[in-house]
Amino acid sequence: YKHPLNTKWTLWYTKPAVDKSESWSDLLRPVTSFETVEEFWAIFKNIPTPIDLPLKSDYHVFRNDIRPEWEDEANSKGGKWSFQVRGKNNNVEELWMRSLMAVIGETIDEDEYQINGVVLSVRKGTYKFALWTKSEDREPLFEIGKKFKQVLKLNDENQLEFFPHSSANNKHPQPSITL
Ligand code: M7G
Repeated sequence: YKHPLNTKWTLWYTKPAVDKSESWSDLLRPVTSFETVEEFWAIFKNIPTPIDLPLKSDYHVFRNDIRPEWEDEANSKGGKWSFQVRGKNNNVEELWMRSLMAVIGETIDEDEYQINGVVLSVRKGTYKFALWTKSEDREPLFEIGKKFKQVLKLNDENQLEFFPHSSANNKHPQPSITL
């Protein structure tokens, strides 16, 4: 017997560009899908953990057939709750596992599927965690943000910021909500 998840999930990977000719769509690939707790563990035991990933790579775990892109219909009216972990003495692996389990276990989402996916981005001097939501409605967002903060065990000094995808192409996107 396997323990089914509420929906299917797909793991995607963005590999770092080696030169500027490679576009976003050349770099983003689906890796594998899973629908049970057991399949989830089998996959995540065997792939590189965040600290072994190269700079400028991303992991994305998205529901059903939603692509981890602003352009996907499910994402286009939404945005992301974002949190950055800077420096070296961090517990990125634990935070990533906690985020994943909260998302696939649906402990952050209340009734509807507001959460489309979760992303980990490895950047210079920082790891970025983002929870992608399907809407910008403030009420469900506050609830999701509060729970995400608990999952990440953040205190009042650690800010969670919401960025609508509609501003993703701005040079200096500003968060529409901070928690
Ligand atoms: P990022 O990873 O969101 O930001 O996007 P960061 O590297 O500053 O942390 C980096 C670049 O990847 C963007 O400037 C886009 O060129 C491309 N990119 C990222 N995302 C999530 C998308 C997307 O959803 N759609 C498209 N078309 N490009 C994207």
